[in-house]
Amino acid sequence: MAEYFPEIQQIQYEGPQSKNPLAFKHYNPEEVVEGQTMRDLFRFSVCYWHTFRGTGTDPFGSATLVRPWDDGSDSVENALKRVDVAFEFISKLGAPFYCWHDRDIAPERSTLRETNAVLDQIAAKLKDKQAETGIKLLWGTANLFSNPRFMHGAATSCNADVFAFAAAQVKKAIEVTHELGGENYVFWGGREGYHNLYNTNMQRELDHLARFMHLAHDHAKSIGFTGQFLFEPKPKEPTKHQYDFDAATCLNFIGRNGLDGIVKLNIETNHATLAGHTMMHELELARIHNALGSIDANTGDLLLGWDTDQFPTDIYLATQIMLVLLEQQGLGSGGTNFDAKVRRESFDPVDLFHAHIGGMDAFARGAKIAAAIRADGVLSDFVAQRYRSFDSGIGAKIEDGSATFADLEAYMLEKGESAPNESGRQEWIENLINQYL
Ligand code: XUL
Ligand code: CO
Repeated sequence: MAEYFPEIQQIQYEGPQSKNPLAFKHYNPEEVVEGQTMRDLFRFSVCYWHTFRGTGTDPFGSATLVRPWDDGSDSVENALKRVDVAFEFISKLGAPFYCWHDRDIAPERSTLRETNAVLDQIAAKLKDKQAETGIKLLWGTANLFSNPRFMHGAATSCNADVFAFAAAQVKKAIEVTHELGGENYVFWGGREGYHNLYNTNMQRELDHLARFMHLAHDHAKSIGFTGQFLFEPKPKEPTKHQYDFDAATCLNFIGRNGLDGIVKLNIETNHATLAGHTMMHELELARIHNALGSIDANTGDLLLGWDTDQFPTDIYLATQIMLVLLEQQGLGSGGTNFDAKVRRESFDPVDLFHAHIGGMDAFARGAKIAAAIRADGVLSDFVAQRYRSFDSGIGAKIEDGSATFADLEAYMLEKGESAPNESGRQEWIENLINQYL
């Protein structure tokens, strides 16, 4: 069988002293962190769209990532060959999972029936390769944004036929995800949003989006797909106002529309920062709502205001992410999917390896640092101490609901003034975290 990365051997863990650029320095799949192997803790996933379909185009320039194996056509042969490329890459990297949009793996044809037939053909090969390599599908999703039919959105389009097309496409994508043993199904808003309220009925669009998710869930149940549904927040791009703006907006949508427990969140770093939040904020908000399902690992650029989808190498960022993930003992059926792309100037196939190795190592370091911080209890002890006034007395009565406004007034009239405040010690805590890096 043809080899597409002949110069690359299986990537091994060689430890922090290794100088080999094609080895892990920190990601050791067998190493245990807080009771889980790194393999199970991260559940790393390679995304099909950036890694095997990325071409390096930008608004000013054409493709730079011209791959020797890809003839650039939308033929079935090309798509089938790409499956071999993908599984060779993921196997050599040693990632246990991958993810796709339907249109990443299989080209679109002029009718839905023909498109579905091609998708089945590719899915059959993916299934064989999964069985052969042991690589599993973390999640599937449908591309409801590239085709011009989705110019006004998909589930939130003003055109009912477009809603119907999107429904048919998602029905099929869920079925293929199920057939391939996928553990989750993702909804990212794509063009679900709007540019101008002058021509938009926001109420109807939001109701249609909720209807769409319920229909997806009903269909999943009917075919026995028990994977987790995930909603992926993003504030803008391609539309100005995306309906899935951030974790808070998505949680509100889920709660208001009876989707609690049915849909959790897939949180992406670059989307968090575009929304004006830190990744840690988004993760913690999802976690405390029991809705942190999975993450899209990447990073943006502080100086650029768009979704640059770079590979994450920042140890502070990885540590903050891992502080939250360790608090909920990992991601359950979710995983750490590299929704990240190499820069268009990094056009050699080997750059794809460097990128993923760096991301996996950054997360592994972050996990080790976060585990050390947690083992010493420095943050948890400080936070517990900071809120101790709610552990007994009037604070406990506030929390257990037994204190009324009248009780609180009586308490304060008697006392005259509140107890003095204590320093938040932010600078000291930031210094303390630095001691672990
Ligand atoms: C877009 C994005 C998507 C989703 C899947 O910014 O993140 O690739 O992850 O549709
Ligand atoms: Co994403």
